[in-house]
Amino acid sequence: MSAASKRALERNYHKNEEWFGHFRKQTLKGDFAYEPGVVRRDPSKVLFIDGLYYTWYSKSVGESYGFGTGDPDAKVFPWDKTQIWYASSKDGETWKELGMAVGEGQKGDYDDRSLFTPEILAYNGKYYLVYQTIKAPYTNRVKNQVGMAIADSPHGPWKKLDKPILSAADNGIWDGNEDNRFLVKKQGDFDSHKVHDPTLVIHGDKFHLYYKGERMGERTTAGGREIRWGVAIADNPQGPYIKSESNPITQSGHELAIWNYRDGVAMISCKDGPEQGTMQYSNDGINFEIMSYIREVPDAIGTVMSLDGDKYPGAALEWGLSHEYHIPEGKQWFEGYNYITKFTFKPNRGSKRSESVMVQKEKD
Ligand code: AAL
Repeated sequence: MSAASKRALERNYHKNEEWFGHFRKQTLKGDFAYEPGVVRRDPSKVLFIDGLYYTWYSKSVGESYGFGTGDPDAKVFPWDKTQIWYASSKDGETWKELGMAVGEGQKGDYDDRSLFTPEILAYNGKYYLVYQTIKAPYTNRVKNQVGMAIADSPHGPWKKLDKPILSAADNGIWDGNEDNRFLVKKQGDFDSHKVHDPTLVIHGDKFHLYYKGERMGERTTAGGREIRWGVAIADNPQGPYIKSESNPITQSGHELAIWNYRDGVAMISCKDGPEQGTMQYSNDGINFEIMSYIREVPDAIGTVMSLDGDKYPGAALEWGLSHEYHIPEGKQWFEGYNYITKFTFKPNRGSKRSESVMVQKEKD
């Protein structure tokens, strides 16, 4: 038997047929149609409240110039100088922007430069927004944190917590004073530089705050960026969140969508690392197993929490929001503008048939 055939038997590939599927993308109407000069990106999961769909996202205006302009005020990236805005829709296709939900803090606050990449949790009559924060100046070596704001209604008013709920591990050492994130004396933990893309999931009686870690002196791995995720766990939605000793809990995933599936937690990752493009499942929300490989996972996807996500593994992804880049001709990626798009996900057809074919082959 060939190595591949042995591996297929050992890993029992066909057992997870229902986890395989494919994405399609489409543009949106109303305020989510591409608008020149405006960035709308990183949409949260979609909540269905009183007959309307709602999402929260990062919004900014104007050009981005990258690092090294010499002007500390110049917008660095599309997600620099952003605030959290929100929008609603009757049908998920035509969206109406409703205004700003949470804006940057006062000068000197931990979030005085940018707030971005939000996620939302509705729990016990309250809404919890979590998002990344940057304190000025925005340099290569700046350490991002995670903030939280709480409201009684999706329309706010939002009250920010005084302090970040999650910070980067403080155990790496920069080499010299040059603003170069690759020069280190010691790398530190997988999240020694940044904590990003927070997502809140309730698991049992605990609150799991999943996040992407970036490491000081980041290296490449499997031909891509060294990016892994961690989880921090709390007894109450507002924390304190304690990082799990099992971190990192993934080996990949620039952006992850994470959702409750039956008694456990499911996730799908896009970009970076050897397990990019996989759907994974965990009973305890910490130890994830690869269930399937998915082609072309859209960027920054958010699921729709109002669907019956327990019907089958990809049900929570039946549709949701994501973003695309519009890059003006002759410009670099960071000079582009993002706009929010919709995706749909469908299980692959014929999965039952291929399962029976494999079982038959093994018997032969
Ligand atoms: C995204 C996310 C975070 C990063 C940047 C904006 O893909 O991982 O949000 O900070 O890129």
